[in-house]
Amino acid sequence: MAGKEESNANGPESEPESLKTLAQYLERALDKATSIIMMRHHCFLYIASSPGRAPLAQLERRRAPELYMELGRDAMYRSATSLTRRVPMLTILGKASSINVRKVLWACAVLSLDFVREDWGTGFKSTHAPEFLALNPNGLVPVLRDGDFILWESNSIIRYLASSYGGEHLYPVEPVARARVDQWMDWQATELNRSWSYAFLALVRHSEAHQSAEETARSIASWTQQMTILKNQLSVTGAYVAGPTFSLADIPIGLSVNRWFSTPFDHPPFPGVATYFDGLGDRLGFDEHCRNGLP
Ligand SMILES: N[C@@H](CCC(=O)N[C@@H](CS)C(=O)NCC(=O)O)C(=O)O
Repeated sequence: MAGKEESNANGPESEPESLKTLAQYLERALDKATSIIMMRHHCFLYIASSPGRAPLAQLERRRAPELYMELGRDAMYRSATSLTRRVPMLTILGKASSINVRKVLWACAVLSLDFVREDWGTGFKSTHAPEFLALNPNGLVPVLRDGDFILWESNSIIRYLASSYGGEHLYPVEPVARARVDQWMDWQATELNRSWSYAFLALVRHSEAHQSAEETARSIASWTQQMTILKNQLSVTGAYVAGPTFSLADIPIGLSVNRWFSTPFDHPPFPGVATYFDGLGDRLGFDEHCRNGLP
């Protein structure tokens, strides 16, 4: 009874006040997002107009107005959701050179999430140590710790981060749009990943156990076949892998395309894939975690 009185006393009176505060916060967030868009717009215009530079052509190629809209939308989400989302306590376990760890690092950059990272994996602390196996029985990186919650499997981790921390624009709630993103993420983790395995170990890692020229050629053929599926999909969307806007699926797919271009063999010309990859360069974290010189 006392509790009820208390809630009556606080409820109706404090509600308009907190709504007002929220509205003020949101207004400020939108102002911030608008300034980011405008700043970016002015930077583009400045660069495009400076003598001897060719980015105007580059911008045209990248459908500049749509790009502004997209980057603006991302900035808006980041600002608005930072007001209401839980404060994460993220630790990423895994060396920064691993392609699967890089998915998580890049997702954190795109979502503007802070984290602490610990070096685990070949060359660092062993993932077969009992304390690591207690977190991930597969003995593989990455592992995410968010408070008491432990999660492994890179694609599951980035889905969790997007769902928990304001990434709805990257990982939509609407079932059809979400399924499309999931489809390409699952395809990356299974079909595409499997196809490159032998060739990558032979040509990049120079693994002694992977020196069969025949097996390498077979793996390259299979990898090329999978990349043809990606090439065709990009020509359908004309933009990103799951549709017209950047989504969570572009993180694993972008890193896979980086691996494709970084592995030394005669690549068939896939200009649409190269243009797609270049276009990802506008995303936060791309230079640091995707096209960073590592395969
Ligand atoms: N399916 C897992 C694969 C993870 C995986 O293969 N991780 C590699 C690095 S990319 C690993 O932990 N290798 C053992 C090591 O580095 O000690 C995921 O996507 O998270």
